[in-house]
Amino acid sequence: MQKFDKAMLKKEIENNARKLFRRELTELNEKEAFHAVAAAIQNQIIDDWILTTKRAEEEDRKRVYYLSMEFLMGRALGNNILNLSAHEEIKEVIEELGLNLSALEDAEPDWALGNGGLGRLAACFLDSLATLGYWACGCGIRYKYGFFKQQIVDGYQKEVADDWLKDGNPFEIRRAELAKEVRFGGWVETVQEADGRLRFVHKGYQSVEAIPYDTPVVGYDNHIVDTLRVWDAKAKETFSLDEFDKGNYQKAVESANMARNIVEVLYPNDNHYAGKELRLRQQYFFISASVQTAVDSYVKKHDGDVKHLADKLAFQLNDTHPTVAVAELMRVLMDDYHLTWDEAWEITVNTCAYTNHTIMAEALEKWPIELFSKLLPRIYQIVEEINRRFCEDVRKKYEGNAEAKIAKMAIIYDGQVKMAHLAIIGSHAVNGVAALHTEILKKQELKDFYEMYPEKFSNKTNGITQRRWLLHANPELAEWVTEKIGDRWITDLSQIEKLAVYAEDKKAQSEFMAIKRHNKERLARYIFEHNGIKVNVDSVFDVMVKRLHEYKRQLMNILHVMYLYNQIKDHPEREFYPHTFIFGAKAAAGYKTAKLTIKLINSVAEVINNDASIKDKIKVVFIEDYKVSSAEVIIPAADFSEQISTASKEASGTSNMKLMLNGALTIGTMDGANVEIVKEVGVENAFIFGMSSDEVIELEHNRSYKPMDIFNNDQEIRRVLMQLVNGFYSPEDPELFRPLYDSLLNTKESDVADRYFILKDLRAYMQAQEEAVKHFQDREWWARAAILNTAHAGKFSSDRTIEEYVKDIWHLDKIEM
Ligand code: NTF
Repeated sequence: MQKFDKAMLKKEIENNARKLFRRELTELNEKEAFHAVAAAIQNQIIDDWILTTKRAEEEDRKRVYYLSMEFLMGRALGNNILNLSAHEEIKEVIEELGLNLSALEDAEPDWALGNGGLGRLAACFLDSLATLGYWACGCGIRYKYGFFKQQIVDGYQKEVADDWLKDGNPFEIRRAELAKEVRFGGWVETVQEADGRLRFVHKGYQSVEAIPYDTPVVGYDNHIVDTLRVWDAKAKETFSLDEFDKGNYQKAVESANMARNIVEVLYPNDNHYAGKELRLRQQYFFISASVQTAVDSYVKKHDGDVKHLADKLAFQLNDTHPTVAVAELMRVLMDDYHLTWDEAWEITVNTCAYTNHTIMAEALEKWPIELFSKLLPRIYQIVEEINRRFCEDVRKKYEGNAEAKIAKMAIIYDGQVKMAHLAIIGSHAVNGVAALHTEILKKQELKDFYEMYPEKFSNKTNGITQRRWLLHANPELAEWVTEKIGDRWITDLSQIEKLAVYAEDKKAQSEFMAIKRHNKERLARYIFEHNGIKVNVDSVFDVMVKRLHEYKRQLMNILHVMYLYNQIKDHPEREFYPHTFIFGAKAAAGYKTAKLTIKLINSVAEVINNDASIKDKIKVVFIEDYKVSSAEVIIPAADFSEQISTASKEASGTSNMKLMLNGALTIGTMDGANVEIVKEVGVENAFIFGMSSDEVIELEHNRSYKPMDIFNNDQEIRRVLMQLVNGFYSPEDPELFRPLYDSLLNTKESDVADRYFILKDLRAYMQAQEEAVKHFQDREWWARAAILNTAHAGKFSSDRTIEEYVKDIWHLDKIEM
């Protein structure tokens, strides 16, 4: 390898300042300087990026396409620098130029092309794929507006458009030469060929041009650079001159608007399906473009032979959102490459694999036939045929009760197209994202499919990349870990186990706690700057950061805070260890209960934070606009990790892993990956409470749960609930929080009271909290347990997850660089 040339990089950054802004570097503001530096970093990456593709092609490597509506990448600059070989030299150059790297990093907007766990998982996976040396392409949508920015106004969430591309993205490259046509609407005509075969011709459609933008995904210190490819949409012909001449301006711009609309905005729903036509349009748009380019580039490399495509190409469907890929691949293979149905089907099933990320019923994608067939007539035809053949198979297999099975398993039934069924039938592999979740899929949600295709099912417990979530987010702890055990953990997190021997070591304990304290100071400054609240860094930092959803039970957390406040007011003389409750959460724009929960948290904060009589024993902080870049500040500072979902509802969770790796202790239910976290770290080093998933499922079935009994029998809980409706936290509008009270207690006939068993688990939660606070005050015990949490987080690296996908599903070989 050529020695890195610092002088040249310096010159280049200075030149970029002139080229981009016609000014000297020293005269640029932070944002401009970010662009000058980012352009130079991109230049450092570019040769490796080109070389990676060249090598992979020479070696005829299999490539995985990770198909996902969401990639929650966060910021790129700092992470790219960190992953580049010669990152130390690059940092020196930046400093020698008089620039402040962290200020430059802050000038970059987050790439918020995702909602939460599912999108962030995709981002962690890309980092791992590149670092492990596999050839991968993440395919998604270049949303003009990413996930909305959250403002808190008078305690309420307000959504503000995220115009993240307005200053340009220095890391993207427009690949106009790879543009593809995507067709919507119209009808299909059948033509009989001379050889008797039928040809299907799509007519009367509207065309949209899909244009890819590629951004590099830099592997850690290995010269491998993979690609995130996001698609932009353009009308095929911006102006229909004919229409324009006729004076019908409206119609002339219609197709341009249609194209623009497709990529306009990310749907802000997490674990919830909206059923909008535009959403299906988005799905087919990026899938059709991605599938076409993937097949094209394979065929180009393999002399027109499409028959062995499944050996060289894998499509991973990130939830059901990209499931039209199954039918689109069939279409391309049959209509464009003239394969027979059976040939195309074998290739399709061997190429596609599906990951399920939720069992929440409201997240299941089902499209009305009417809408689906009108928008995608050829695709619908193919789905119909897949369904017809599947039902035939079911009839053969289950002679006695075939119709009952078909009612439950068909792709098309009751006027709807069920995407999960298509994904399972069209894939050779189906996986859940944590052991418990996969078991629930096999035994309950997908029981019939598991019975029919047991060989397809497996578990792939989620993971997170330690490069972003420890090395980048918590540099001081990262350095400490390296000092103790060497730096191999950066690319092999199982190494971190070696830290366990330091758990009892007094010196190591105090170093670890000092680092935690520095991170708490950093977060305290952030909170002061953003919220104007002074928090005590010796208090417990109790952190709950994730999307706002009823099943995640932020409401349970704040009810507990309300209870503690009552205790302190009633017994001011009692000892109470200072406690800071930190929340970060966005609610989907149309999710009323979630938004009201945010308002409640802020109202409780307002009352408690301003009550001088409690002497700062409790502070409640709601951090506005929680996102990847703020997570990087919050997570390293956490003492408690709140993972309190109703058991069985959280497929995995990933903030639980990030917090554990950074030495926080879990207060949680036996749900999702918490189960595996507890197994790794020991139940004695976490605070586990509440109903098990079996108990929850049982109680849901027998419908015997009566939250009103708890309200009637537990006076302290009753008092807290009454404070939701007596104006205690909303004197100007005592009825404000009535809907939350109702959701817990009131059965409006058909509705279920306390669907997520908050009151059922509340006492147990309060006790777990009390235990945790007691242990927190035993500083030696805590330091030991915190170190053990970090030490036992090795399993939760996305590198481990990716290796499992590679071994069981994708069968990739590494690129030799
Ligand atoms: C989410 N699912 C789950 O709710 C999380 O538990 C899990 O950690 C992540 O996926 C990643 O696997 C979704 O966002 C969706 F879309 F499936 F609802």
